Amino acid sequence: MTQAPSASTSISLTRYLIEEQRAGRISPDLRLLIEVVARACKSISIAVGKGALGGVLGDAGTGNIQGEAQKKLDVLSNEILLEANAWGGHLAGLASEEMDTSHPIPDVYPRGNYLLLFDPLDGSSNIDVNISVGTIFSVLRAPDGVTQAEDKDFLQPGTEQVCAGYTTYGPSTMLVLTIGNGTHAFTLDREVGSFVLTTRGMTIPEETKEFAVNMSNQRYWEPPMQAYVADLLAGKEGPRGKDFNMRWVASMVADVHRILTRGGIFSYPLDAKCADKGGKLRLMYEANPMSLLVEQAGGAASTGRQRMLEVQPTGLHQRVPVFLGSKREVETAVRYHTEHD
Ligand code: AHM
Ligand code: MG
Repeated sequence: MTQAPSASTSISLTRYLIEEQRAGRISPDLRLLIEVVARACKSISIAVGKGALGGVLGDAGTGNIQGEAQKKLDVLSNEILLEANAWGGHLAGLASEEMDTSHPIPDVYPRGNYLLLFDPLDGSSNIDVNISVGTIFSVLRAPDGVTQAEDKDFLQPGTEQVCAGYTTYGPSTMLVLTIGNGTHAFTLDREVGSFVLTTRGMTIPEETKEFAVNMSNQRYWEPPMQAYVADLLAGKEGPRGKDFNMRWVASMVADVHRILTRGGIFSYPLDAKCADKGGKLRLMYEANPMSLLVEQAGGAASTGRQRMLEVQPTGLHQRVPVFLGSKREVETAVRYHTEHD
């Protein structure tokens, strides 16, 4: 049985970050940035947790840059993250999945060297049905000499991320974080109000028998994806020689959290409905941070044809096909694509 961390032995997020700073792995400004994001996520967790009692369920009556209807909690979460991060002096700019262009730091505040990107509330179609949602974030360095970043300054490949993480608002609220030194999970102690380190060094098993995909898109997929999933479904009698199980929460944060915990492959491939956009999921706000977390846990992440973290972004809201999770399974999915091309 796993032992709950006792008050005397538990390591808070603050202590973890201070120890990483002392070890020279993060700067004081990056430590502050992560603390501020974590604090904002606690506020979002409280708003999400109130549900119908908070009066925040339902549509906001507005649309975002992606042409998607915004939920009240999408708008609120975006505001919480913007406000929390504007004044700290650690950023040269912010960008959000919910905003057309990057967000300047108000003139009244000092600037720093980092760029913060986030999807304030991922999986928001699940809010109104009380299923897990989450916040995803990514941190880059501002180019030399840039103190007020423009959109082009954010267009760096995922390998340049200095930190990535997500918070999942589920039965418990968890923060999963990497600063490039493994992927670690913290659980929110709601009584104390602080995140406590509960898994140091998450490790994704290399092999899996579990896949996550929206099967209702099957007829729209490209031929290599059709062939790959057909072989998964063929089970023991098919070329893969084993039965696979399927899970799909439709909240990327929850699906990736399961994969970081017990393995699996997550995919949102190219399909005929999203081909003109390049995919469904966003490179800068979703695919890159999740790919860094997965690689740091020993997994792999790809577009099906290229390592995700090496994609050179061309736009803030660029979309990509996504395959990530257990290393051998991602390699297999990629092989179907490369052999077909
Ligand atoms: P969102 O950022 O607007 O919530 O969209 C992203 C979400 C992911 O969390 C999830 O994997 C996917 O969209 C679900 O898509 P589908 O509705 O096709 O199941
Ligand atoms: Mg999203």
